[in-house]
Amino acid sequence: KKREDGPSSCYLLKDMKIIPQCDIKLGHLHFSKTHTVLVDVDIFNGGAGLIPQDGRDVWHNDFVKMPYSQSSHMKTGYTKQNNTVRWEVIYKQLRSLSKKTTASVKDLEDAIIKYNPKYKGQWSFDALSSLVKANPNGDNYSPKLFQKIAELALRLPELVKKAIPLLKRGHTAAITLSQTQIACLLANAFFCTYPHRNFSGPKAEYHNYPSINFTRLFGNSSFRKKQKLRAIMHYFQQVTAKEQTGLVTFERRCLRDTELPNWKNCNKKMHKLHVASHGTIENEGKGMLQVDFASSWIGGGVLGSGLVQEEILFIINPELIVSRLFTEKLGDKECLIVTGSQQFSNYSGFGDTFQWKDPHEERLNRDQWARLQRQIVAIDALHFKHRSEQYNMIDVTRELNKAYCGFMGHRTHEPDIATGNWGCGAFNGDKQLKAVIQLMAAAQAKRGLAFFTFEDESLKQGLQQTYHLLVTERITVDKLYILLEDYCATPQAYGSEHVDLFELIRINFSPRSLLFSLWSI
Ligand code: AR6
Repeated sequence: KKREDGPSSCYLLKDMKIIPQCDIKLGHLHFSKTHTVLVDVDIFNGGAGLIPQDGRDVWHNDFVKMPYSQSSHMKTGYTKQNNTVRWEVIYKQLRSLSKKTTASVKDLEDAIIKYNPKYKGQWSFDALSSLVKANPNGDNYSPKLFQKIAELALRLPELVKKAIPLLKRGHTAAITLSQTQIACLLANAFFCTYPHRNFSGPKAEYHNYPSINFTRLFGNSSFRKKQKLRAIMHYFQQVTAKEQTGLVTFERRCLRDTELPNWKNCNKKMHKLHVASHGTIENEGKGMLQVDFASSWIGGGVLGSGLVQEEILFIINPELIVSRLFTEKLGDKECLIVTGSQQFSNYSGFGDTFQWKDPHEERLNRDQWARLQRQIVAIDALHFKHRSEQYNMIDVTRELNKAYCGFMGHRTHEPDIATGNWGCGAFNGDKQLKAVIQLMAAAQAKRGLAFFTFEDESLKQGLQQTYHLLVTERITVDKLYILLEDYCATPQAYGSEHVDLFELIRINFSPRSLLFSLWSI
């Protein structure tokens, strides 16, 4: 059953565990001290739909500071009425924009600058202008779109009444909200209404949070920006045309030291592995826990010019972008798990060749909490400026813990994991080392891996052979960890690549070398 091609004991894709088969019983939707639900759970559980949970605005460091808060005032640059509540200005601007028969990029810019006066002359909107010019009546932009996004943004006080807690460092906590609430929060990000979120630098209040206002997406026109904006505009076209009907959960998971495995003492054997050189995590990995090759600042350069795996994922599933509003920078033993986000776009290419392709037709079912059966886990690998920096056990252990944090399940029936060259593109990791680290973490978490090598045929073959050896020789995680210690200790010849890990595994664990070592004892 398992053998696919050649001498590997790898599994077929169809043998991997995916969500519909796992049939996790969730029970009623409920909130708790660590799970904030922004819709009324009684109404939802009674089958009467998604109604915003009542609540009140909280202007506090533990919560998202909302644009409509009465505590948010116009400050610098708004000379006439220094104490004007900022939402009054936002409301006036967006309301008059939404009433216009035609709204140009200049109108949008003027509105945004009215409540962000400090940035007059600094923020550029040329990328947005060039998209609109190229696409006056096209697929991604219709003449009434800005008005509709403005209308949606204005519904914020009615749609999100309960304060949104920040998912802070060191705390496991979750937020569940409706897709309509997310659309409204993102419409506000589009109109750059979030207070205190435009400054960066170490003294800024949100210096440890990713940016959320869309400012950077609108300027510095480039082919990349244009493609990103096409996807974003397409998202807003869809959500303003028809209300989405589901919920999405964002969970920050933070492991305590006592929950981390002692890797030297871990006698688990390899779990299932499927390796493919073709296919992507998001397509072929449907139904599995899909790994986001993340930045510790969730979403990475999605609102700037970054356009690799994480940014693409966020651009085709724009609901993920809202995580930037409330997720503090991830620490070493933390990850973010998102359940239920919707894919709106299809794409082709990668990086500079990325192109928005067409609308994605979502065919996934929903779980008992009305969440689409898509689960994404964001884990950030270490960024190595020089490849040689990664061969030390402190970093290897950090990566093992990070992968384990993302991979571990809470229940017995969890889906397998779809991953690939995590940390090995923009972050410069060694593909073989990272593959072995992920195999070890998955073994410890007792979950299978579907590994997509992204057209790297030789990695596919090497990984299949390595896995075959590890399985047939019953090699456990602790044995691999000890081997990695040797591997890291092996000096690297000046200017050359580090020792080939798959080769080292072959030399150490193949039956002939075991016999040899027994004989030499
Ligand atoms: N499916 C499978 N494999 C893929 C896919 C896909 N959809 N896309 C890319 N790959 P990279 P990193 C492979 O560079 O090194 C972002 O800015 C492909 O071989 O995105 O962890 C984040 O925000 C690619 O080279 O991940 C972080 O700041 C490799 O995966 C940073 O990049 C790595 O993809 C993370 O960089």
